[in-house]
Amino acid sequence: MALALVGLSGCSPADDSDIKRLALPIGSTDRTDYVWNLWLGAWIAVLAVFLLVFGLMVYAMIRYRRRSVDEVPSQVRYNLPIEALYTFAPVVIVAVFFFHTVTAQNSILEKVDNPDHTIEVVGSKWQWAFNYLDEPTVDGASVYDQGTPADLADLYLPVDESVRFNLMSPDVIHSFWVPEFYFKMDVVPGNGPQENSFDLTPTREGVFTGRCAELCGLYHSRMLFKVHVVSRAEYDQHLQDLREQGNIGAPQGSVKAKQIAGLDDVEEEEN
Ligand SMILES: [Cu+2]
Repeated sequence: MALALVGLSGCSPADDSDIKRLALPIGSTDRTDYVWNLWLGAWIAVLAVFLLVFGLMVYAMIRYRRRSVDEVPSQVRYNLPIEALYTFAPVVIVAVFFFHTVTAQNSILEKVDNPDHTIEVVGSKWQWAFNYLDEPTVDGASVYDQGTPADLADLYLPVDESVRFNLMSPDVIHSFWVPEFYFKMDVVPGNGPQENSFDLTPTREGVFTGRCAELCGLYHSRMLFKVHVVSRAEYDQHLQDLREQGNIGAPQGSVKAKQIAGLDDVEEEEN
């Protein structure tokens, strides 16, 4: 336990080294620390259990080894205290993991009172559309970004400002995933309680690749998008550019998403 603590306490999610981040990408939102602590704590617990179990095994092998040809070491069977320990210890381990997972999850999913921005994420076969709902144009309609599998969708977010994401799908279940956010959530079709939503505040400028994390059909693997976390000025400029390009409205699915070379030749059972 002490060894694991000393060995892992030098790790940080902001470190440049992949090993010191324990293979996670560099965290980029106000929610990533919760996942980081869960991840680090899990590694410490796993190492502690590993050292304890293997330590006891090696100790038993040496201490209770067969010392002579004639003498068989004492055999233990149906030992109630030991069998109770076998059952109890894993239950305790699972309970501790469960407790920390639920507390981290509650913090990650906590909603802010008044998010600075609201973005509707529409995942459809097989691309994304992002409707910037609270940035109305003159006639009250929002602007949007939309991609095709050949031309990935862009999602712009201003750094250090809170965003609410509302996840919608017109067809099948997709999953919105940005590895640098340490977060993914299912995009479930239909209106009502199954409509998922989450809040976060990006804390680091950069361009990240987003993915669909739910096998949703033939071109699932091409359901990628780019997340640009930029300054507020750049964000406003991007929305202005969308207005000028005529990207006005809130598309509920990517119409262009089916324009993939070769897709016309493929029979689609679902449609
Ligand atoms: Cu998908």
